[in-house]
Amino acid sequence: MERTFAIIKPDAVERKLAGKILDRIEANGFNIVGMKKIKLSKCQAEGFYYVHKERPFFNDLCTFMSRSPVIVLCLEKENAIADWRTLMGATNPANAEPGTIRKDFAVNIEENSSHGSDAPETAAFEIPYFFSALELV
Ligand code: FUP
Repeated sequence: MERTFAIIKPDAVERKLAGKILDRIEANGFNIVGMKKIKLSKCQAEGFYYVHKERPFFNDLCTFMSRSPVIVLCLEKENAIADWRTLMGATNPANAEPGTIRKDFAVNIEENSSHGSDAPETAAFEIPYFFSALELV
């Protein structure tokens, strides 16, 4: 079994799409081992996305991620990291496969409804950024 970290981003929570996204997560065989709704501060968003701090979109991205609540998740299944990224689709919804979360729900490349760890090392940073061991069940 593998664990990955996911976010239902502000654009999706604002449009009340969280239930639809959670349904897809469970229908695709993921166990939700951690889940909470939180409002990120700008500083907390910057810490989460620090690998992108030199990128031109960094400030706008962190402003977006802190504008309203998100739902953070720890998901578990075999091959969870790759399978969750497949279910999300490409970063830019214009390039995402039909039937993916980003194709069906995202607004644009920035407001793209969901996040997923891209590698085991990333998941190992991202999961404990939001969850203590006691919160993963
Ligand atoms: P992903 O792993 O698919 O979330 O994509 P990246 O790690 O490359 O980018 C992280 C987030 O930065 C994306 F989800 C959205 C945002 N982003 C932009 O706003 N503009 C860009 O050109 C690229 C990414």
